[in-house]
Amino acid sequence: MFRLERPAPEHLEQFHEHGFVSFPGVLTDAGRLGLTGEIFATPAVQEFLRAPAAARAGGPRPHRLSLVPWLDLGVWGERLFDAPFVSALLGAVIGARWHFCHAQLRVSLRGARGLGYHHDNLPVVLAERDRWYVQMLYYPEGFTRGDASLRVVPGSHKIREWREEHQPYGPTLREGSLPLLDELYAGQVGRPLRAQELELPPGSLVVLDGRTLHAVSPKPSHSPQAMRTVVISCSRNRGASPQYTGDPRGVARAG
Ligand SMILES: O=C(O)CCC(=O)C(=O)O
Repeated sequence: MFRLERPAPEHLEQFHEHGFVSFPGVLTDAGRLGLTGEIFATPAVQEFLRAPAAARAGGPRPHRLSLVPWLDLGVWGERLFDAPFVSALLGAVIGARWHFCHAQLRVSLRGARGLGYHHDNLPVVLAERDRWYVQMLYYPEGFTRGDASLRVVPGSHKIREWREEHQPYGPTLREGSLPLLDELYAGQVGRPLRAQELELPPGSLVVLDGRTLHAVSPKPSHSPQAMRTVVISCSRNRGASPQYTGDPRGVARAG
C-alpha cells in the first residue's frame, strides 16, 4: 500500500523540528484506489453525495462531511493501522508502545468553507497534552494551493503555555487568526509563526504532531476538483487518556 518501507532520518528530523512532515504520493496506485473505493462505499458518504446541494449548504460546515470516527474502513483502511511503513513511523516517533485512537474521514466539496488555525491534541486528561498525539492525514486526491489546501505552522508544536483566553486547549477554529497567534506565541517557539501552504499530488500523506497549528483553505465554487477527501488516523502513547470527542463530560473530566 506504501511506496516506502520506513521514514528516512531526514523525515523524522523535519517532523521533530517543524511539527509535521509530508510524504508526497507515498500511497501506491492500488492503495489509493482501494481507499477511495472504501470512502465511496461508506453509507454516510453516499447519502451526503446524493443530497441536494441546497441541503448540503446548510449547517456550520457547508459542503463538508466529517465522520468521527470513520467505522466503514475495509481492508485498505485497516492497513493504515498496520502497514510496515506505519509501524516504523509510529515506532520511531512514539516508541515501542502506542494505540490507535480512531480513523476519521472528511469530504470537502466545492463551496466548503475551510477551517481556521487550530490543533487537535485534546486529551481528556489535560496533563497528558505533552505526550504523543500523532495524526496521519491521507489525501487520496491530493490538493492544490488555495483549493482545500492544508496550511501548517512550522514550529507551533513547541508552544507550551496557552494564554488565559485560549485555555485550556489552545485557539478554537473561530479564534485562529495567525497574525494574532504569532504576536502572542512566537516568543515561546523562538521563531515567527508563519503558515506554510502545502500542495500535494494524489496519494499523499502528511504526518502532524497533534500540537501543530494548521488550517484548511476554502474550496472555491469553481474548483476544477469536485471533491477532496482526507482520512486521518490518530495515535497516542499506549495507556494515555483518550481524545476529547466533543462530549461535554470530557471537558469536565479534564484535569
Ligand atoms: O481537511 C484537512 O485537510 C484537515 C482537517 C483538519 O484539520 C481537521 O478536521 O481538524
